[in-house]
Amino acid sequence: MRRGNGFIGSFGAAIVTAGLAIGLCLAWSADAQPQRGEWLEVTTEWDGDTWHVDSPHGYEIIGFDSSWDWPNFPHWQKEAAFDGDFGNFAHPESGDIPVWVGLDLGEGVRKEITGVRYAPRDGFEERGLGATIKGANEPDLSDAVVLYTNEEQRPSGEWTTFEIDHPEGFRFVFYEGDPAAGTTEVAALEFYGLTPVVEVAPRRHVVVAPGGQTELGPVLIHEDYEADATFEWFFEGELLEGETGAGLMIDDATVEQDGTYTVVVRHPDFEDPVAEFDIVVRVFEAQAPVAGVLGLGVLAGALALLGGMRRTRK
Ligand SMILES: [Ca+2]
Repeated sequence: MRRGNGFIGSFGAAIVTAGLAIGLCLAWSADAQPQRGEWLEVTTEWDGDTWHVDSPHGYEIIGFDSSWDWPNFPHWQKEAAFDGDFGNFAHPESGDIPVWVGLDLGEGVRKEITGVRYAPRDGFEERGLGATIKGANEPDLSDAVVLYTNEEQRPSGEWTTFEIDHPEGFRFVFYEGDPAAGTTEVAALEFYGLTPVVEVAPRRHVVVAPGGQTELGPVLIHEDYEADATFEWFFEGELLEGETGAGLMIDDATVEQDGTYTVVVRHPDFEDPVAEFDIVVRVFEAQAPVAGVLGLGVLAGALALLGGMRRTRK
């Protein structure tokens, strides 16, 4: 299978045409980043009293609960691994060994983890020895598997990149210190990953007039996965036989087609579906648009011409 580092497959032209800013075409300049995958973006900021977490895709930070000598060092919490500051670090209290810090990517999300960037606490670099990167899908992490083991002492104050090649999808990804190294303090951490599904275009809520035509999706697939992805479409939970495309066309819409469509995307590298999206379709005559006076005048004229011919709902 081709393992490129590009982001857009043959649907790229469609994205550009649609003018959608999908926010994935980031131009990485630092060569220390993993060769594959996008940064699973989470940033944090300490305001002197509490941590603020920002993630454009809604990822949540998971990990140890109690920080060392709290509240004397209230900022040494798990969020400190994501603040972009090599000097500030996540440090669990002694009873919480080992430190573990990671991300919950969200219910239903499965990403291949392609790499990690990491930096240990200055002066305590040896405590990162034996630390592992793990992926899991059960909320209690009971099915966690090791994706990478750190067998070298890494420098503080700079990024070290771990490349990961484990083509399986995970909802949870985390760093876990080795108890044999004593408590382990993480100064900086970034996870990188890929999902076969880039986006569902153009929208999740579709309005179409009776007799009209619309396409649901298409589901945009990352070029690394494009050749092998498969699609199933459901209407109100019933499988639509023969609908196996990345998009679903509705021709000559009827009110019977009003409802919730679901597309389930699978890829042979992933045991579970890699994505499942609902698209709600409403079939009815659109309201007159809020337009300028001129537009309303034209509309009124058209309605006058049509007289009693206006189509009514079935
Ligand atoms: Ca930090």
